[in-house]
Amino acid sequence: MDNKGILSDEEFGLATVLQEAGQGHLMAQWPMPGTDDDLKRKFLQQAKHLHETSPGEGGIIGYASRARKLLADSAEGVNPLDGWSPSVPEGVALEPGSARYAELEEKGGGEVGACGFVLVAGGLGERLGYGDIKLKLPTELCTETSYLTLYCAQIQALQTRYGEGRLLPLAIMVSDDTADKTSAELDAHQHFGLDPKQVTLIKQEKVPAIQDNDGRFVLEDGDKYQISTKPHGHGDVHTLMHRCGVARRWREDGVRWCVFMQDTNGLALHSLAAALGVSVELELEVNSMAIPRKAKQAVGGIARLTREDGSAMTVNVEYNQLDPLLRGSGHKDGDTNDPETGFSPYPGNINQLLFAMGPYCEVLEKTGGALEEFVNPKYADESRTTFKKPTRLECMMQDYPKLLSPEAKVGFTSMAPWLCFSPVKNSLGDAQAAQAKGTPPASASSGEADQYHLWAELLRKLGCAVETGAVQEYEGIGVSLSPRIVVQPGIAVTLHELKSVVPSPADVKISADSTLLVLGAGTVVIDKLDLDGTLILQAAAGETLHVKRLTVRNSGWHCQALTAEERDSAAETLRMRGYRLAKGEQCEASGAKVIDRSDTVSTGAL
Ligand code: UGB
Repeated sequence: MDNKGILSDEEFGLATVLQEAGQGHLMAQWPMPGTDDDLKRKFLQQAKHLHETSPGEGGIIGYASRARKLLADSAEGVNPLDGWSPSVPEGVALEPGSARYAELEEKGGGEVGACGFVLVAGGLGERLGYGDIKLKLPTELCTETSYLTLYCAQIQALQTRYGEGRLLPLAIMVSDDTADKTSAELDAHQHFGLDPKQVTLIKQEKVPAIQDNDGRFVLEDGDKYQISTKPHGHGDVHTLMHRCGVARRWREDGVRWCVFMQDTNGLALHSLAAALGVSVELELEVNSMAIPRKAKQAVGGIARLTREDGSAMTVNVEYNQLDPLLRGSGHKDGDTNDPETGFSPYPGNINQLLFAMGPYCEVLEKTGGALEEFVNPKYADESRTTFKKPTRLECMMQDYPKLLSPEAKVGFTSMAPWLCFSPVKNSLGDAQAAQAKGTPPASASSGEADQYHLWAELLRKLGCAVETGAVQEYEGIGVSLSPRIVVQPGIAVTLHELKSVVPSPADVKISADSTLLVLGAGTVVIDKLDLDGTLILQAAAGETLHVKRLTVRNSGWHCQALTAEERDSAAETLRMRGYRLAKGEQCEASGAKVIDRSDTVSTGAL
């Protein structure tokens, strides 16, 4: 190499690694020594970093070689699941409000205090097109609580109730795209009440972007000394839990369950206790929380896969692979709904996973946590030789069961989506398209509607009379944003906890157009309430606010569609909803007190 004379031994070694990885083209056009020498060294330092942090074996040499194999298979149309036959796996379907649900919630409640939480938040959310980290998105407009605030408050509340003095740890997987903003947000809000030592940030590294079937890496546009990189997928979380020693430390600290969750699923933790009850009862090493899945919905299907040689596994089949797998194994209609239920027979994966900590640590020690990778190039034409844009290898956290033996106890807990799953993933256009297909829009507006719906529905399950609000269209997406009910985690997270807020549910009546906020970390008890308007109840830790009797009538708060003018100047978080919340009349009560009013109250502080 012409430039050998200017490189140190280490740098020359790196250049050789790149050659061996089939990446000589990246240096082929380098000018003669004396020109850009510092930039060449910077380039080699990046290559060193990529070599050292590359997931899987063999650094970038291994990465490029796996890419060539996967790209060859993809070009030939090889189905990675060829030879496997899917069937519906064993699992438990839960109905909140049933005796069985209460039994499992009680059984799992004892284990909540032994949980560690892993939040995968390295994704930029390209489908959503939001300018900031998704963890900062407001879950709803009444309190404007962000996803990060909500998760931390829920963990804190569960810790207070079930932790018996232990801190429940939280690991957040970030990437170069999200690391700085996530840690700045935690710092700016004093870790949202969590002890900084219970929060660990683990950072996933990006991998080289690939331009062709020969696995050749790509340079950044306009920078011939910078390799273009892309995210490797949420599956990196297991390698990082191992490499950073988090899993081992948690196990030593007495953590018995590892709970994985996504960045914008505000409903993730309400059914945790019940799902843990299932893990305990069935002794599950891996328990995937699941929902009844609509055919073609962009969530994977959980299936038992078996092969003639006797191998078997229960694993998620990603949504783009389920249809070909079904067609290739004798189900000629592919991914379709069962006409009897109106749902796909395969439970929908929501990437909310509960792992038993002991077996998880053992598997990580044995395998390092590296998961099977896949590639998903968008080909420019039928020849499948050129790509529309560079691709990369990826991996998914829910593929973890592929590391386990066929005997491993892997199962699922399925429940209605209103209780466990409503992520915010889609831009307005994509959300409209999803809704037109009959699948949930996964928009900012549906995420908000489902936050309110959760509490309305839980109160109904307990026996309260909560009216149902009408569906309205905002930016072409139909959502029901009323009644707006928010119960903060400090008051209740689970159905069981909510019971003590409304001990006489038959005496609680909430009209369709109402807003009820129950805030704080104290005790709120509502014996008898007739609400038509907006009511805010707030009790700080140690305080008890007891509503013995209260009738409220005021004009309340309302969601209003943004006018064309407002849309231009509105915050991005409102534009992506298509409406704003107009806060009109309200009635409030806070602090330790008893409220017993025989008259009808309208506005102001009680
Ligand atoms: N994420 C990372 O932390 N790092 C990455 O490199 C990429 C993502 P997406 P996806 O819930 O509807 C998943 O992009 O991958 C984080 C399941 O595979 O939102 O398309 C990211 O920050 C699918 O089976 O989702 O699909 C976010 O928190 C189904 O469950 C999380 O990973 C689907 O989610 C998910 O990333 C769904």
